[in-house]
Amino acid sequence: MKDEITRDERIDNLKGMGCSRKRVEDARFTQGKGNYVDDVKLDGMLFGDFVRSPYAHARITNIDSAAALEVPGVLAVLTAKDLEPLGLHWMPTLAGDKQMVLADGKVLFQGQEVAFVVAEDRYAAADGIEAVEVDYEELPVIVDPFESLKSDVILREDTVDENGRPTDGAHGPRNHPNHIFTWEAGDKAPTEEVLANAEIVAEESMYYHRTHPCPLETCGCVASMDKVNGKLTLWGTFQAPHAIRTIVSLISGIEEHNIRVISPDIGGGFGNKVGAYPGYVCSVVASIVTGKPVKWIEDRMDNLMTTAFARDYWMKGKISATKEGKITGLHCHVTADHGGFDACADPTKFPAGFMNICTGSYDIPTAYLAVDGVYTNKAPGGVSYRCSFRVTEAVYFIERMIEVLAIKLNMDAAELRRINFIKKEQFPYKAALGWEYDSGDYHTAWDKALKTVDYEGLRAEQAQRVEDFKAGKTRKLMGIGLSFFTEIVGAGPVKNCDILGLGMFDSCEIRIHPTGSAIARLGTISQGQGHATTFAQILASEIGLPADSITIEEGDTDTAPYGLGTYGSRSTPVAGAATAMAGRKIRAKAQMIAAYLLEVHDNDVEFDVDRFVVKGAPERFKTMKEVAFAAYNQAIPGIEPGLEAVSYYDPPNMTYPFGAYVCVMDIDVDTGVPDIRRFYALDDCGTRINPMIIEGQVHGGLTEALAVALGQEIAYDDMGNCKTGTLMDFFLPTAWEVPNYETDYTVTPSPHHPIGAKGVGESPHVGGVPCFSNAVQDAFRAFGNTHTNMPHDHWRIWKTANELGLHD
Ligand code: PCD
Repeated sequence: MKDEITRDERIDNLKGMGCSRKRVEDARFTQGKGNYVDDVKLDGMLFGDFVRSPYAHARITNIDSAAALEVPGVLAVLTAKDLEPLGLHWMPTLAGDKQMVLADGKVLFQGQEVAFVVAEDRYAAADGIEAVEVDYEELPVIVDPFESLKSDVILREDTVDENGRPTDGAHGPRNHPNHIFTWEAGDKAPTEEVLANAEIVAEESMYYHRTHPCPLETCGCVASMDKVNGKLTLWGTFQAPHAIRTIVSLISGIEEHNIRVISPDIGGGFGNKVGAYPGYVCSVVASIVTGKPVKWIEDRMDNLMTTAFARDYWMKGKISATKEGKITGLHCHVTADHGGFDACADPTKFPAGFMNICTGSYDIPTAYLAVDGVYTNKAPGGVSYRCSFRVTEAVYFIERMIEVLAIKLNMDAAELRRINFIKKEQFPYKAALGWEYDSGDYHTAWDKALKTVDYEGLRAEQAQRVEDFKAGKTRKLMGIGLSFFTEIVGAGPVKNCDILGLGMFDSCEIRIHPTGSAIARLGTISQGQGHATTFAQILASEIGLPADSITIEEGDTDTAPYGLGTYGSRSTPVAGAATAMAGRKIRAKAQMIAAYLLEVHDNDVEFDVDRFVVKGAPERFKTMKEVAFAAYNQAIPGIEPGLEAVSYYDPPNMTYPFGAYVCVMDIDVDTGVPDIRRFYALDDCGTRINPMIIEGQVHGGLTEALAVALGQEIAYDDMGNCKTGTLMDFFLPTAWEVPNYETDYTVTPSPHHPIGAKGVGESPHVGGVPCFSNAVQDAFRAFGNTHTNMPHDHWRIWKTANELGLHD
């Protein structure tokens, strides 16, 4: 048979790997036809909302719900006392701690959930909340983790014995009632020795401030208990729907097959929607109690003040080097403020996430890291806001330490990086703090970046600017921000990564329909990343059916295979790998069918784009579409009918995407206003599935990096009042602040991933934050600045200029 189209055209028709295929999900989003949790509207649905504590630390002496129950439309008011008989007044956190669902005798942070009012609609619930009378007895407030570790005030009475001594925590012994854990990596004594004998040592303390993922859509759920069938359905903004199903089963006692968790469309997650929140538990209980569906949706203040903060790391570093700039050792100590409960979302064995990637992209022979977790009177959380578990903290730390060391050495920071990068031939590279980096080519990426921006030219311009400034010719300084990052994504190998005992594999199940189209279901869940587009592309290339003929479905635990969900840029490294592997199983069976149809031996056919071809006789072939039909209508000896496959993929290692970023900024020293003139971002995420989606991911991640570096902050006053609980105070950048981003790439495939792909969604944030921050700091380098803390809002930048005497 003669082919009417060329091989290249056949490849194009698939819209497979490497194609900037338009996002299939956007048809509904751009027409307002998305289906978010608040769009779920059920007959007789009730609305639940929280009475929240105005105090950051107080004892509750009484809760009087009588007046609230008189409010028209209010049906019930739940307190810890109501939940206690069910054992649901506390719940386990992902970090091995436990957390009050509703205040049990005291509150530990402002905004804490005290009572749950269930009403016929949101307005009645709001009136009911106003009418609940709670008597508080104020207690001393601790917002500073260093104070906390010295204080006599015991925040968590449930974590001390009868003599007030701390009991052991989930991660070992605790040395103070307000201490949560100490976690160490690397070699302490050898590192200290290297530092003591080093030619050059640079030291710096830095605070990576508390912030918040703040997705456009807040968290929420609808719980619906069908008492007739004993089935609970829970719709919600869950980044890990299967894990939520297991947790709900474990804490409620409802058998897991009777629970169906559905993540509908999600309006951004960014880590905010990984954990389990009191609102979920209360909605489920309220639905069981009332026999009606119950909806709970956070408002913006609830979201910012109570769920899922990120960062809040006080980091102290020492880095040593030879006079020539070869780094010899790194020491890092972190005091981690976890708020009132340790509700960090990290793999169980990593209470400080992957902070031990803090040696960054550099070949550092000796290193040591210790992290102390501390309770304070702040909201719980500790999620990985657009970074794999604490990687943004790690990369910020090392990228600042490099700059500080460059100052100490009086050396160019780009050159210092270059001479310390892990070399291409050193991969797979075993880092001093334990990780094995899969692949990288840092020098090539760095050289490409510096060349593209004309780095030398920029430095010359900057030197001239300093001259002009000193001569009174300009009031604007110029900063060149550099960063080189290595991310660690794709948690993870089940051998060391689990959440609550659930191994962090992921899955894909494929069914090919007789007419040659398909559905694939995955254990992950898109929150805007475009999985329905990209996973179909992986499959198109693997099985030779057009991406347009493949439906991707995620987020319904009744239909999707078990998986650990989407966060930590794990979907591509783990579920993406499962997709390729399941596709290969399909292909293997299809090959046998094709061979049968072509009347040759299995080994005599080979796969080519969209068909199986007889080796040496390219005119004899069966297309995948034909094979699919045959799978359903031919009785093939020794082969079952149908064409389906499932893969549960346990990755052998993480993937290590990397990138080189440069930011050029002008800073007005009299107003403190930065003007980002140029932002260049080179990303290497291995094999690229959809370049357009990657570019979108980079734009989004950089914009969140800009936010965090230049203003976004969850701040508290001494009384524990959250000062940034609305979008008036919490900085979300708009088109006004966002510069034009130049994106670029190199391709260094992951050697262990079936298609060589690494994650990319978080990378731009991880690399972006230090890049923006370094640009601000670099502008003041010539005037004696070594380090100032983020966020670099106008006021703080102005203050830096002022402290350096630039306003005199
Ligand atoms: N890709 C491609 N290629 C490659 C890679 C990748 O294409 N090589 C693509 C994929 O497919 C998808 C994306 O891209 O679509 C992404 O991916 P990844 O990296 O894998 O990731 P995922 O897992 O999917 O996702 C996750 C991420 C995260 S993590 C975050 S934060 C964020 C990011 O994602 N989020 C979000 N991005 C985004 N976007 C949107 N739109 N939204 C959202 O929400 Mo975390 O941990 O949670 O914190």
